[in-house]
This record gives sequence, C-alpha cells and structure tokens, in this order.
Amino acid sequence: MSESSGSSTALSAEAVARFRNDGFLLVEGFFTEQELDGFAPFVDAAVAHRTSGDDRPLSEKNLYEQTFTQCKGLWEDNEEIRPLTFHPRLCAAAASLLDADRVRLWHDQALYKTAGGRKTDAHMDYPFWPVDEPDLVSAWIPFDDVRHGGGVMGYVQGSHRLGLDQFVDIGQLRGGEPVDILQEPEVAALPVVWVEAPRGSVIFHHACTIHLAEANGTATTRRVFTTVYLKDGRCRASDKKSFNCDRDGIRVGQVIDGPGFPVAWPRDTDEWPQPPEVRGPKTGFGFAPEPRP
Ligand SMILES: O=C(O)CCC(=O)C(=O)O
Repeated sequence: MSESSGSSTALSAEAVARFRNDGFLLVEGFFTEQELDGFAPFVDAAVAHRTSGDDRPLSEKNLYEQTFTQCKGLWEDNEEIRPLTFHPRLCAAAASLLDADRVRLWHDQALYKTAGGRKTDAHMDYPFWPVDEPDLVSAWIPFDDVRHGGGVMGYVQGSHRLGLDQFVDIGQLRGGEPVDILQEPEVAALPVVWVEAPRGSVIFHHACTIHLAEANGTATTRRVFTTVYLKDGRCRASDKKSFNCDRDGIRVGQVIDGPGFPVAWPRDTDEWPQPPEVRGPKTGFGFAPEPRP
C-alpha cells in the first residue's frame, strides 16, 4: 500500500499515521520525471568525481564497499544537487513525519549499489548518530524503478517502536558479516516488508526502523539518493565521531545547529543554503571534497 503525493500538502494525515505505525512509508509519484531527469545526472557526476581513480573491481573491494558506493555531503560541493536535498515538499514531508515545526539537514548521500553489489545488512541508523532523541527521518529516492532482484529495500514493520538501540556496524565489515539483528527474538517476531519502489517514489523511514536491502542481481547500478532530516532543537548526545558535529564545534549537550546542519524547512528565502567553509576529505565514504572543476 502506498501514498500518492498528488496534493500540494506534503502528506495526508493517514499517511503520517501509517508511518508512525509502520516506521516506513512509500510515497509514489513524489517526484516528476522531469525533476528526476534534472537531478540524476548531477548525482551521477558527483559520484563519478568522488570515486575517480578507484578502478578496483568489486571482488577487490572490502565487504562494506561491495554493499554500495556511499558518497556523503553532496549538497556541499554540488550546487545543482541543493534543490533536491532541500526540495521544499520533501523537507515539509519530513517535518510532518517528525511532527516538527522546523527541520534541519542531518546529511545527504548517494547510495549506488553497482551490478553484483552485495545485500545491505540489516541495521538501524540511530545508533550511528550522536543525537539525544531519535527524531530523524530518512528519505530514500531511487532514480530508476527498483524491483525485486535489483536491491529492493526491506523494513521490519514496527521495529522503531521496540526501543532497541543495537549498533550493527555495517561500515566495518573487514572482519566478515556483522551480527544479524533480524535474529533477535523481538525483531524476528515482526514482519520484514519488502518495498519495490517505482521511479518517482520516495520511501521514508524512521531512524530506529530496522532496514536492509537485497543484493543487486541486475546488470545495472541501483542509483539512489538519500537525505536525512533532524527535528530542530535536538542536542549532541555523545562524543561518538561525527564529522559534521565536530566541524561545527558542537559539544556534547549542545543544540545541533550550524552551517553543516542548515534549516531545511521552513525556509524564508529562495536561496539554497551555502555549504560550510571547511570541506572534508575526498573519499567515497567521507564528506565533500574540493568543488568539481
Ligand atoms: O540503500 C541501501 O541499500 C540502504 C539504505 C540505508 O541503509 C539507509 O537509507 O539508511
């Protein structure tokens, strides 16, 4: 079952209620063909730029790198991507789902699962992020239809309400597969819902929803862009490494704001946010490199 985003309001009350119950929400027809035709080439170019010089075949990459190519902070060095990251209706939808008057960007990223890319291991996002409350929502935006066999996402329905905070470190797979959180008895009792996502759709998920993805058995890259929004007013909860918090000098207990966390909604100007002056290292996994020539 999916929501259609035909109206000018971001999401219906029924859709918001479904998200609160399930911990995820598929919204079909969120973006037009024209919008996606406009954005996708810029994200493709940004990923190509970030990964240029890395010619290793999949078999020579570590397990994590075989999952997907992750390029974070693309809005910072690609001004053409800002209208997607700060897309007003997307950000308004995030605010509705978070029941927030104001939301900030937590981060954006490309998650490109190349042909033959392995599954995304089941995990929840919140334990990665040093935020005092799990008031964050992700938007998963495919540039093409994502059908079974091609890296479809699965969500453990209602898992965001279990109160779990188990850290499944899918970023450190050098020692092999991580712990399988799906085997935890309270998780195993809940259904995994696989969600095929047509081009134009968005899948939202709560920061505590356990999610995973199939391997990509197709011959083409599963091109996905994601954004994560944070309810305004949340504080840094720990000194767990956070490039963005550290860059903006946000200490434990302080409110998370600053140039790395621009207000995404509501915005009182037509100008897109400007990136922080300090850029991160040029790595696929890291943050913004020097601007593209
Ligand atoms: O795209 C994927 O395979 C995983 C996505 C994910 O983990 C996320 O959006 O938080």
